Amino acid sequence: EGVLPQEYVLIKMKVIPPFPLKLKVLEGKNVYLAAATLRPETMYGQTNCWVLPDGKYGAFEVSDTDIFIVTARSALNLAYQNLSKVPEKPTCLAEISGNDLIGLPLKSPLSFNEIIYALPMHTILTDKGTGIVTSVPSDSPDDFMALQALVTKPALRAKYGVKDEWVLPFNIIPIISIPGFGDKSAEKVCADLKIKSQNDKEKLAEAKRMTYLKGFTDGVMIVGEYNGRKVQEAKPLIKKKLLEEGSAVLYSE
Ligand code: A2H
Repeated sequence: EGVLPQEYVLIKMKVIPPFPLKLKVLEGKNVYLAAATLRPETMYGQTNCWVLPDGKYGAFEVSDTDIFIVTARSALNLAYQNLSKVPEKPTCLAEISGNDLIGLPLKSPLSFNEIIYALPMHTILTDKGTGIVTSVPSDSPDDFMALQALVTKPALRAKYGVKDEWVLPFNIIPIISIPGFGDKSAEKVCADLKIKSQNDKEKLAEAKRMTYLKGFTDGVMIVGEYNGRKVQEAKPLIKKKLLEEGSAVLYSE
């Protein structure tokens, strides 16, 4: 926990109807899984969304028409940031467990994949962001290792009721080129550091540190509207566009 507040971009990942039983009460509304990210410029490369299987989430009213599925802790923060139908008071229309969200089809802004699915990640922290994370395995070591585990372990998919077609069609999409790291920097750094699993916390922290800084200072976009521009130039422009078109909001904690 830092002393200064951290500002995240919340990516509005729209739940595609028809809704499953647990979400039926929300039918007719715009329902989003709201994922907290520090890397809005990577949204082209989304392959899936992460939820904590044992996590407790709620469907909170952001306005008359819009619902965010997030943790209660973040909903309270949102309510104090003008992101609640009732100011300073989160209103929850349904309590939902992470398990209920697994397999939900989503449409997420900028993603080259038209539809992506909510999948289990057991390392999600409930005291950070919204408890919903979008997955960009090309550039995030955590996402790469978690997706790799699901891709290579049928038993892990079976444990969480994850269907093959929610995981296996989604190849890693190169979106940013970093000198010395190539265009799948997460895969390379996980291999270089010989990271074996998503539980390898120390090495993953090192992998994140290495790619995060290098990606920002030296990375170049190789897709999208700012193809060829440096990440540090493209990032604020992509962030601004997402906010202006209403497919993302700012969130601090
Ligand atoms: B980032 P910081 Cl491509 N639990 O977004 C675990 N991780 C969480 C989380 C939670 N509750 N909420 C957000 N995050 C992730 C993209 C990304 C991210 C890329 C590369 C690096 C990266 C796609 N996933 O983060 O502790 C989110 O993943 C590296 C730090 O507040 C969010 O940004 O610094 C980041 O961690 C926020 O972590």
